[in-house]
Amino acid sequence: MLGALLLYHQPPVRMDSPRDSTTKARISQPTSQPPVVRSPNVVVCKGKAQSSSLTHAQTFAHQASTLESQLLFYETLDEETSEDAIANLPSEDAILASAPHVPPPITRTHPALLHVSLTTTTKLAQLTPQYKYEQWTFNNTVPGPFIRARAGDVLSLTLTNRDTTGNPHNIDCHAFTGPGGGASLTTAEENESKTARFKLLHPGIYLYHCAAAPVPVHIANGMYGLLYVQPAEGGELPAVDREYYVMQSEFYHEPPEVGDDGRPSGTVEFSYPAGLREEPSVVVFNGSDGALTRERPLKACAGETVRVFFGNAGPNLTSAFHVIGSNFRRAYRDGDVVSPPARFVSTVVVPPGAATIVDMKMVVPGTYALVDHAIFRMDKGAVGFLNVSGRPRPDVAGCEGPPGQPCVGCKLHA
Ligand SMILES: [Cu+2]
Repeated sequence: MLGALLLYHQPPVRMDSPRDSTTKARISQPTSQPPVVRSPNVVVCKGKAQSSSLTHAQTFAHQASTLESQLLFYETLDEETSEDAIANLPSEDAILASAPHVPPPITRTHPALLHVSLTTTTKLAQLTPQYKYEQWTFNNTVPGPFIRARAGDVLSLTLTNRDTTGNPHNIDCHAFTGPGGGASLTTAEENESKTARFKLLHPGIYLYHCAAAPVPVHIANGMYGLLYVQPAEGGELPAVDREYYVMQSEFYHEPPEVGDDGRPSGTVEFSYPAGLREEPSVVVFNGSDGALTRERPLKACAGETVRVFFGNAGPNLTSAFHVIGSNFRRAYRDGDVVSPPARFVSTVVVPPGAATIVDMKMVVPGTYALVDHAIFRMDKGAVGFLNVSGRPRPDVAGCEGPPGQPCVGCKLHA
């Protein structure tokens, strides 16, 4: 790619350096604004295509050589740790990111006492172009913030309940070890804060969600997010040019009420019967129909490597995650970042409660559609776009004469 082409409104992000736009908030300020990585505004295509710091062969050899030391390290993590040792850990505040963004990689090589603040709220969100819906949130976003930690860290989680409807809330995190995944230790009533501590005994990408009763309702209304526990002892994943956070989930609602004037309401209510039947009204990426299309398409430049942390909050459907026209050069199946990744996979299965990590190299510019390949769900909202800018590559994908327009205006090829 020649020259720096200013094509989109988002700055380049080299994932081994912190973003300029990150902010922090201390745990001692549970009512302050949540710490987030804000949406960048400009994308600049670099003069030279970026690639991972290791070739595939090098990556494989690297993983093989470090696997033993990683496993030895993880085997020791569940040994009893004294209060003094925990108190003496370096303390830091986690940088949280709102979807589709991801906090910068952790570069320290030692464990830390990592403070995370989550606050529960409710908000009336534009779920679909037609309907608004009251979502239950962590930090006022659906999905909740992306949290990044390192294996061996002790995560100090403060949950503050600002839900004015009186519902208790908590955190069940699949990275936490112990009964309930932390739910009983973190249950907070209205206007209450609870702080609990969890040692992260293993790396991986994990769902967290509310598990207050009735659990299906809290998940169905939007209370979930991802925690990435980075590998330690040299097992870090290869660097990529861009990282994104995508969460699939379903919403179940009743038909709109009809007013005295005969007009249907623009706001719909949760439907427990539809949830029981496992018949969602809406299936979306990042909390609403259009969150990754009209509002915030993902962006990259041709030649760049893109990593997607993909979670499926469900609560019912298994996803067949696929990016139309691309390929997962590395697929960390089931969120396993210790084993060597699968290679050149087209579609990954992600059940409810699970997450995965996939890496792509964007070779040909254009619009790529993220879908659940259970493809009728496209018409329930499960579509996202990854816009890739750059020089055309007819040697990879080309035709004689102008390309056709098979389906102008369709959801997949808009
Ligand atoms: Cu809840």
